[in-house]
Parts: sequence; structure tokens; C-alpha cells
Amino acid sequence: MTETKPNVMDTLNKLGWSHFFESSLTPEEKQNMTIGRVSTVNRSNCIVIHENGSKTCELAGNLMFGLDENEKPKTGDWVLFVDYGDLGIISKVLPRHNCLSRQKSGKEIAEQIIASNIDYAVIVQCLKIGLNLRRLERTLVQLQNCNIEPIILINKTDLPISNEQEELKSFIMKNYQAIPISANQGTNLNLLKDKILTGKSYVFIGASGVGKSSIINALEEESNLKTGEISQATMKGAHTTTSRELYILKSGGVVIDTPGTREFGLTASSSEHESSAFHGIGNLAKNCKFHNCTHTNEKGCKILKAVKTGVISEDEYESFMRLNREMEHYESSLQDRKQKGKKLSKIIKNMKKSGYKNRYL
Ligand SMILES: Nc1nc2c(ncn2[C@@H]2O[C@H](COP(=O)(O)OP(=O)(O)O)[C@@H](O)[C@H]2O)c(=O)[nH]1
Ligand SMILES: [Mg+2]
Ligand SMILES: [Zn+2]
Repeated sequence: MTETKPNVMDTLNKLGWSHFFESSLTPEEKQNMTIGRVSTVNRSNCIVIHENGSKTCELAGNLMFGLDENEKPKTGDWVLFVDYGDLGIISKVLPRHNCLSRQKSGKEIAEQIIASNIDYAVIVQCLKIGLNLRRLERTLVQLQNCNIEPIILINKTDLPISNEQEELKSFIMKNYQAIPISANQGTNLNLLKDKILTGKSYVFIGASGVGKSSIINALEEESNLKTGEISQATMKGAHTTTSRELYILKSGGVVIDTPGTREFGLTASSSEHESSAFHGIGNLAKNCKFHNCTHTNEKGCKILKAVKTGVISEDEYESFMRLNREMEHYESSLQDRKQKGKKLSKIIKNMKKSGYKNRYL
């Protein structure tokens, strides 16, 4: 009686439907409700993709007033709605498999959900727009915590870069398996296409202007997303993607385009200050008396000594310890702990060996 037509299942599977979501439904829900996935969230409604296309939906009153902000539909959520023709009324947001969130900027600790039910995050960077290793590391930590696989791209490889940037590019390619691409010229797009699988969901993240929409466009010439002209003066892209949007690619795969996510960290503090601090302290740490010094109360700790004598500030010390805690959390959640342990320090070490300038860290 509650048989779902095969072609409906086919569409839902392409959209990322799985057992996980299926098992959260009651027989009544299967019979009476339409299943859909949220593409865009607007101020007072959302656009939901379902078996017959897309529909503007509003939240049922009890959900509108009964749910917390983060429980309300977000891009990538699966919802049940009653179809009233022109309008759908959402009666349930299905449990999330996972979600990509970030901390809202500002002092208060508030989580903001960027997208939900994500398999991969495509981190787009380009050398022309402030590529920052620390930010990349933070993003990787965040993805690890959210159980999302990263794919790292370096876009705009058609543009000329300095020798120093060239070195940084090879470094990131080598240490992070980053793929160098050019959305404009189609260079290496096939390498990215190979990673995009039917029924899996990919959120594109990275600063505004790095070329996220252009890459999605290039994957799907027909999808016709708006891309913005970049201002040569500031190297900042115009904010053309105003909200997060979910699409099914013709070739298979669900992509979510996002506007620029500038600060993506686990903490809301500015990273510039931390970076220089981190670089200096990292050196000191190598000379601590104990190999596994935690720099909190050990005798012979060079870092504590430097704080005491004013060589480094309390602020710098705090930042360094915060990063360490983040990395520890990151590492302890990895399955192959041993192999990946101390990943960051190894990277930093390699960076130094190859003579890197402080500002990239
Ligand atoms: N030279 C060059 N420009 C690119 C490339 N990809 C994107 N752009 C340009 O960068 C600007 C910003 O692109 P857009 O896709 O809107 O960036 P988004 O903000 O990350 O979505 C646009 O002017 C694009 O034409 C590329 O591979 N090479
Ligand atoms: Mg865009
Ligand atoms: Zn120490």
C-alpha cells in the first residue's frame, strides 16, 4: 500500500536519499507526505526539490514556533511536506545525518549551520586571494569533526603567479592532495568530475571570488549559475551567491554552492595574530626539556619561560595553546591516530625546511 514508485525512488536516490532517512519515516508519513530536499532557505519560505521538480514550501505553524533556529530547515535537509499545489507545507524535518556548521562571528558562542547531510566538502582556494594554511587547517579540523571528507582545489591556475606562490602551490598539492584546476580553461576538471558520485552531496566552500560558482558551472555548463566579476583592485569577488543553493548535476552528484565563508574556524578570534605567534612558539617548543611537554606546568618548559620573561605575550601563549587543543581533538578523532598524529607539526617542519615565509602560516 505504501509502495513508492521506482522512478520516485530513483529521483530521491539521486538527491542523496538513503536508508538512514528512510528508516526515520512511519508508514503513515510514507503514505501521506511528499519527501523533498531543501535547496534554498529564504526569509519566510524555502525551495524544496522533490520527485516532480521543485516547490516553494512554508513551515507548518507548530514548527515555525516550536523549533529552535538550528532545527528549522537548512539547505540539504530532508523534509516531509503536504502538497497544496502552489505551495507545500512542511510538517517535519528529518533527522540529519551530519551537518557542516561554523561558529558565528562575535563573542557569543553560537553555531550556524551551513548545510546538512553532506558527504564531501570541496574546499576551493586560489593563490590570488589570500591563501592561508592556518585557515585551511582549521577548516580540515572542522570537517573532521563533522565527519565530512575534504576535497581541496586550487583554482585559477591559468593566472600567472610568483615563484613563491608556485612553491606554496606545490606544497599544498603534495601535503593535502590538492588538485590544481582552472574553471575558466577546464584544466583538470575531469579529476574533479571523477570524484563526484551520483547520490553523494558536495558542499563548495571557500572565500568569495575564488571561483566556486564558476567550477560548479564548468561541471554543469547548463546549470547557469551567476558568477561575479572580480575587482582587480581589491581581489575580492562580488558577492553574487547570496544564499546556499543545492543542485543535482546532470552527470550525477548533488552540489551545494555557498557564498564566501571567510572565517570558518573553531574559534571566532582573528587568525592573523595567532599565526605569527604560533610560528615563533613552535620553534621554542622543540627545545622544551620533555619531549611530550604540555607547556602548562613542566620544569624546563621553554614556552613558559618565554612567557615569564615577556619574550612572548600571554595572548600569544593562549592562541598557541588553543591551536594545540584543536589539533589534539582533531588527531584523537582520527582512526589512524599514529600515522596522522603530529600532522601539523610535521607540515610546519617541512614548511620551514623549504624556507617558507611566516605570512603563509
Ligand atoms: N582567471 C580565472 N578566473 C576565474 C577562474 N574561475 C573563476 N574565475 C573568475 O573569478 C571570479 C569569481 O568567480 P565566482 O565563481 O563568482 O567565485 P565564487 O564567489 O567563489 O563563487 C569571476 O570573475 C570568475 O570569472 C579561473 O579558473 N581562472
Ligand atoms: Mg559564487
Ligand atoms: Zn614546554
